[in-house]
Amino acid sequence: MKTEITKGDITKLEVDAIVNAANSGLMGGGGVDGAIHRRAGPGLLEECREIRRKKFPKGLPTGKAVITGGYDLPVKHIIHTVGPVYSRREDRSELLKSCFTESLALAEQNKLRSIAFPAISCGIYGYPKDEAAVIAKGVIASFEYKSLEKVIICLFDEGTFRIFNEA
Ligand code: AR6
Repeated sequence: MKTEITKGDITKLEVDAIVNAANSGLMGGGGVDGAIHRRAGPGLLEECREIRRKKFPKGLPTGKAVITGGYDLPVKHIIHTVGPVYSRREDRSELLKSCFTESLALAEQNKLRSIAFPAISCGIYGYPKDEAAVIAKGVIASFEYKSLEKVIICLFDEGTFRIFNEA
């Protein structure tokens, strides 16, 4: 398995799956979630509504992940995971780890060969980027891969890109 750290817009990547830093409502939002829903089109929202109705009427719990189609994006699938909101009082690193593990496991279950992650929780949810980078890299390095051949970490801005490279 090959790991790559790239800079840019995750919605432009041609991989089997991109991961969305969603919220438990799964109805879209700001940041990368907003960009993904805008570019994927209304079919994505429709499928998310179905997932909520059938499997998660109370919302997708933090640290969990679900998979949908890619719709108008150049990917087969979108994996939606809910990162933790950062807290200085409580260690939520296990939840952030779980986002990466659950997403990789879903990709494996679907026999995907490539996946790209954004910096989950590093925007609106306020997780320190250096801590998140160590967590992301740790999970990606120790996961047991079968079908996945390439894992990309896609960072939107120069600052985050630098921090993830240095971690
Ligand atoms: N491609 C790659 N990365 C991006 C893109 C993009 N197009 N756009 C933003 N980022 P955030 P969170 C980066 O806030 O902290 C939403 O409203 C961004 O610079 O998107 O997990 C959801 O609905 C940052 O480094 O996600 C939730 O309510 C990283 O993606 C909440 O935000 C994550 O920032 C989730 O917050």
